[in-house]
Amino acid sequence: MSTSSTAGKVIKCKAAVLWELKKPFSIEEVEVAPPKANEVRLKMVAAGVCRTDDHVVSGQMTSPFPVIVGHEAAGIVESIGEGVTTVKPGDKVIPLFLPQCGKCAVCKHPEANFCVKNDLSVPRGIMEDGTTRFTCRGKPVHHFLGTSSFSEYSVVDEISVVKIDPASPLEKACLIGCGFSTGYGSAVNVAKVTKGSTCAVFGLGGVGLCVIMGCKAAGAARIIAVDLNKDKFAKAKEVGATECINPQDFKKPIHEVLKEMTDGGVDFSFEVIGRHDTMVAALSCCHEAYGVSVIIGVPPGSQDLGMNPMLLLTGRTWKGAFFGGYKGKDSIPKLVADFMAKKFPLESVITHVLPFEKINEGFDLLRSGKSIRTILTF
Ligand code: COD
Ligand code: ZN
Ligand code: ZN
Repeated sequence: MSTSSTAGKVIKCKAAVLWELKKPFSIEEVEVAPPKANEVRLKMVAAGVCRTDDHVVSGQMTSPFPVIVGHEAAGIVESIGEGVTTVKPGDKVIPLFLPQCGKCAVCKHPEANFCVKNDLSVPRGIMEDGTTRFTCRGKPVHHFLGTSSFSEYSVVDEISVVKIDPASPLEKACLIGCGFSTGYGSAVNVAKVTKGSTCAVFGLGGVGLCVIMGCKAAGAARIIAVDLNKDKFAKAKEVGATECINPQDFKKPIHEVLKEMTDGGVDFSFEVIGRHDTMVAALSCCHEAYGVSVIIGVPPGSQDLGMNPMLLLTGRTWKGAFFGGYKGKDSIPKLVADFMAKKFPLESVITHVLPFEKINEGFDLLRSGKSIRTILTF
């Protein structure tokens, strides 16, 4: 099926294997089997360090071990299995942590993106046929979200990969595989921010900054950024925030402050932290009659969230989505084209670039809050 010299053969390469919970990544030699029917083998070029990968290390997200995580990446197709038609060897691609099978009720729905073939609700870490394409020291190693990008080579289903512009710089475009699209899409696609509107963004990490970029691109007139760490404000302003506030600077609860600042409440609010209290604060700060609030953060544990239903009965809308509500196969090529046309400053969230072998350093930077986004290059 392919012209490359490695096609059809097992590839031995380096990968970052997690053998156990709460342990560092171990750079190992792994064997990557050739792609079976409807599968694609990729050579990774760049991969971002995302909080969700760390959630597997910490156990906040359950996944079978041993595992190769990583889900925000870009690479080049090395070879394809039988029946693959949408990509070919040599294509620049982005793997999709949310697949788009194109056939299920979700894929057929015009507004939804949580394809039934996703491996996010209950991660199983295996390919469609129940096996894995990775082995290390004689043991099978699990996949993660159908992507496993912390490996020099990876095998993904055709429904979990999309071709992008051959001119795109992969060490930046990889962010479109998760963090960027999650934030930006939450504004333009999930909330559907309108021209001249007022927005509030809670949490100014990499994803929150991309929400701000989305609000700005949609023409919001006021974008109020909220964070406990005032060191985050300069960057927020750089990407489009018009005001920045720290809840600790006020006696009143932050939703009251925001309602006063905006004559009764913002049009759109976003929770990009992953905390129950800020989810309710974000909902409460949007206008009681027409405000729309979007949850992006995933809270630790699975406790119920206490909230007063009156908050919704008056007319607010409360929404949530993964991956900014985007269908990957349809939307990623367009987002890459918009990036190439300089419609948003994607690279402003990249603070560190490290060789793949320094992956543990990349995660230390994430855990200490010193990085916004770290890109690992292969
Ligand atoms: N009030 C205000 N700001 C706060 C508070 C608070 N109580 N607590 C923390 N913050 C600030 C921090 O100072 C920090 O600046 C920011 O909130 C959070 O930033 P990061 O860097 O931790 O987070 P991001 O932007 O990298 O990611 C945030 C998410 C909420 C998106 C992420 O943690 C998450 O939950 N991701 C899962 C969602 C998802 O789509 N998953 C699928 C694939 S990733
Ligand atoms: Zn992610
Ligand atoms: Zn589907």
